[in-house]
Amino acid sequence: MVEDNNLETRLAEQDEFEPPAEFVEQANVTDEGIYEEFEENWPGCWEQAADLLDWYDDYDQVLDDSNPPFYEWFTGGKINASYECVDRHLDDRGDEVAIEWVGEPTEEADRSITYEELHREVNEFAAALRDLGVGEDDVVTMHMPMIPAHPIALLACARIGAPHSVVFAGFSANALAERMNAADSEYLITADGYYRRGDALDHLSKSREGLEDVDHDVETVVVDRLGDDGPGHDLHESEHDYDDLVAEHEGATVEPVERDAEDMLFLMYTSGTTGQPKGVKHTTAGYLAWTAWTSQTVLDIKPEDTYFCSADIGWITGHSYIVYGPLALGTTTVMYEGGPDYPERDRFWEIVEDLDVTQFYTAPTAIRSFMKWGSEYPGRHDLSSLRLLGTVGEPINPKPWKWYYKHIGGESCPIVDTWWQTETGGHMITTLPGVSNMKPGSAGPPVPGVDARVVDGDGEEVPSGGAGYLTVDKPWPGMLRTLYKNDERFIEEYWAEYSDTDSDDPDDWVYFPEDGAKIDDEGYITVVGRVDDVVNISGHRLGTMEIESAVVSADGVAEAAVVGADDDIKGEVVHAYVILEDDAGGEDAVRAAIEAAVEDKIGPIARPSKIIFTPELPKTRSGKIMRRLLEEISDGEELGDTSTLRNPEIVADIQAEVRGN
Ligand code: 6R9
Repeated sequence: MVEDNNLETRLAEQDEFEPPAEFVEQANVTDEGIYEEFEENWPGCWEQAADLLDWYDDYDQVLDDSNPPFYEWFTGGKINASYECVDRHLDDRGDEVAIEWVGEPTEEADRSITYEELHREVNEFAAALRDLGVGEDDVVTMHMPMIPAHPIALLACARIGAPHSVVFAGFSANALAERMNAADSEYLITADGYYRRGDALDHLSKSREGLEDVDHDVETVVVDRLGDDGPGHDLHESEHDYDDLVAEHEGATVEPVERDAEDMLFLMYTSGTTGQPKGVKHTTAGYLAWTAWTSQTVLDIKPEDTYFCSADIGWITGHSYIVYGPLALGTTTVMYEGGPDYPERDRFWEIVEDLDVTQFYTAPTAIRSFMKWGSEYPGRHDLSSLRLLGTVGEPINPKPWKWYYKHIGGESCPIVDTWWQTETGGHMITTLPGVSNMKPGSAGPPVPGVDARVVDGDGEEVPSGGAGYLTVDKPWPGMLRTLYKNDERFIEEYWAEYSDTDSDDPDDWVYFPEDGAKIDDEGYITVVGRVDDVVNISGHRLGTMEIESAVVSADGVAEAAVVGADDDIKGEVVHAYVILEDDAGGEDAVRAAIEAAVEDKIGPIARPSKIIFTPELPKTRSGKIMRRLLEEISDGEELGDTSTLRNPEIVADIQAEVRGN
């Protein structure tokens, strides 16, 4: 073990890593000139991304910036995302696997879907959706587990020009209803249930409960995932069995609809500062060009690869980097049902070994769990097929980075730490794996052509070594176009902070992602976390205000404040500080009511890990709850300025309560 200890010490001290030579030899991008080339030829550089796609009609203009911040990309072009991800690969790769689905229970469920098969099923389901009445531009909502019908449904919608709006299956009935109402969505695709950690879980009841609160009629498609293991629901009149629909349309083909470059491809609701989720709108060509180009440039995907991203399709990472980016490049993409620790804690490594996975992309929270479980689990498997590793979703500290590098990558895989958001569509800040050195803990430079900066409160760039706020000063093809039916809020949320909103000069418009960041002397950016009221739980973005309103709705709660607290595994967890109503039942009853309310309004992931009862909340003289202070208390940190508090005496009591909790 002496040798190993030396290795650990060396790794612990090393703060910069070169791309492994073996990787560089075969990498899609190796020339560091790409940065300058893109800068000099901006925005024309993005033709490189557009060239990865096949166009029905070529575009007239790369960027139309005449009406900032409503930028349009590849205008005049005609394209279909389903064609890009399926049809155009048939000649060369029809018999190759498009989707490797690894189901649970592990011994029986796997399915390899070739491009030929994917084409058939996407067509049949697209025909079925049309027959149900889905027309171009009708929003189709999905509330689906990780089963093959999920990506098939996305591509079927894309084929007929119906934007999809995916609601994470773990989200509650209430969250589903809220999103369906907001999008006027008259179609829902769901499933009877799914398997997780050995249990067959009912899902349809939750979707149905959501539909009760939808204020218009909805046609529902239900995938029968569980068969006889399922909850045994009989379908209602407005519910259609997926397998029956596909069988009824056996052999049907549907011409892909030629979509304008700027036609909506999908909506995705995400959390922001206020309670209402934001409907992020992505359009067809720019998004697809962005995800395809970054999949090639950053994830180094080649058609012959087997690429595994462990995200859920219910989040943006799954949209961009399980479905659209990889399939646009014609590669094999892996998706799995269940959890990383069932049947054993080596589930992912078994998948990597079985399928000869070449790239593995996951979240820091997962890596922290792997680290806690220990290196014996990856040690049981031959992981030598891996060529590249990636992380996304939250900052990663050097320690888990190095563990990942050593125990999963065998010190021969570059790691890309990719900073991006639902709103950006795809990667924005990361090293290029065949070009740049890696610095554990720091995402890296902006990707070529992206103008990300770190600025102070006045929008002035901070000197190297400085800290401040992240901004993106130029548009990019994968960017959100607006918030659905809410242009005003789009400007308010993302642009108002650093832009001259009266100007029609694009140079006066600056995108603000609401993250704090640092920059070093080589331009490497370390994104430290949100500066708004968003918590990042296991890489999942949730609004504290949304959670707070759920907490307040519980019986017995007079007032509450919700904050994110640091957590070793999850990154952040929810702490709820609660004032009881005078006639509330006991603390236990209220605690149970709060948990139920949060699960019901949002979902189990938002459940507070601590509920702290207090007679008062710390408030400023103007009556605002000082959430920053509560966060410091939760994290056991030294408290910042409390001089503006109206009730400073409460602080010590709350601290004592948290410690005892
Ligand atoms: C893709 C995704 C976005 C927020 C983002 C930031 C955090 C994502 C990160 C990261 C540090 C990284 N974030 N990647 N922070 N380093 N590599 O996660 O989208 O769910 O919209 O979350 O996640 O705070 O603003 P989304």
